[in-house]
Amino acid sequence: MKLKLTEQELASGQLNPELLELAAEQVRVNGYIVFDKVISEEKITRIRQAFDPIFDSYIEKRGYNTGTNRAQMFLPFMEPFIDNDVIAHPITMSVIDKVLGQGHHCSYFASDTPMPGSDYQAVHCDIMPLFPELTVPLPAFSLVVNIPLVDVTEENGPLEIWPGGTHLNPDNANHDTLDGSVNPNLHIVRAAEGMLSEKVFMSAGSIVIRDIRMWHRGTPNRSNYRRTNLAMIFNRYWYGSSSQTPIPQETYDSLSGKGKEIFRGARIGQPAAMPWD
Ligand SMILES: O=C(O)CCC(=O)C(=O)O
Repeated sequence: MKLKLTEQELASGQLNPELLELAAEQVRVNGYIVFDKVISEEKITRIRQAFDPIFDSYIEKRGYNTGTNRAQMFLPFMEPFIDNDVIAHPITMSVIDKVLGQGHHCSYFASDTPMPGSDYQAVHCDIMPLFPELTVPLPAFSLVVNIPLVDVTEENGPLEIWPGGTHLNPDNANHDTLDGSVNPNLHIVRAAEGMLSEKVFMSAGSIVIRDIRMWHRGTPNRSNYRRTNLAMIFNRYWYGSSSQTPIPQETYDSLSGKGKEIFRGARIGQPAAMPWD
């Protein structure tokens, strides 16, 4: 479901209790929610202008790593990427608080970029089973936040998702491969062919909150410009390794209260790293 927030909701950074419950319910049951165009065009443009040359250098040094003409790249923990609207927007935080409970933390600060000429990825979920022997589903414990830096259309390689319950399969059915071969408990790629999917069309600066287990794939970018999504992972307080993100002490000190809380496990006091470091 895609929600268009009112000026008042955007200005206050608060959803009324029913809307908040609806958003949390969509994440729990349907696997995701999109808030359209939350971050201002001016901020997103600044972020994109800073992102593009770093990404170009990264590709030059390291090459593509998630398929033809597409790459995952960690973000340096510095402005303009660490704007509070990106890392800890109050509306994003209110939904995550509700789904994961207080004390969750961010363990991943990165991006996904299909360039022109990219291809389909295999359908996948982004996490291995927590308990490989478990034949029952688990409640949400890990969520991905995506923020597109451009308007996402049919042409430029939208994220394609399989909502409606693929995140609620038995835990041992999570992930398309186990030990390098097809997961014997569920053939995700084959099953997805006969199941309903959606392409996530949205404006630059939208905020997607999705269960990390929900099946998805990148699709071909047939435009002439990159389609970047910023990507962060939030975990329940007891789950997941601490973020490996290095954060200079003064940068950490400058974060909002919530920003400090969610990055409390990062490598605080270390110089910011460029993605090729
Ligand atoms: O943003 C995208 O195109 C999806 C990327 C993705 O799911 C991945 O690389 O694992």
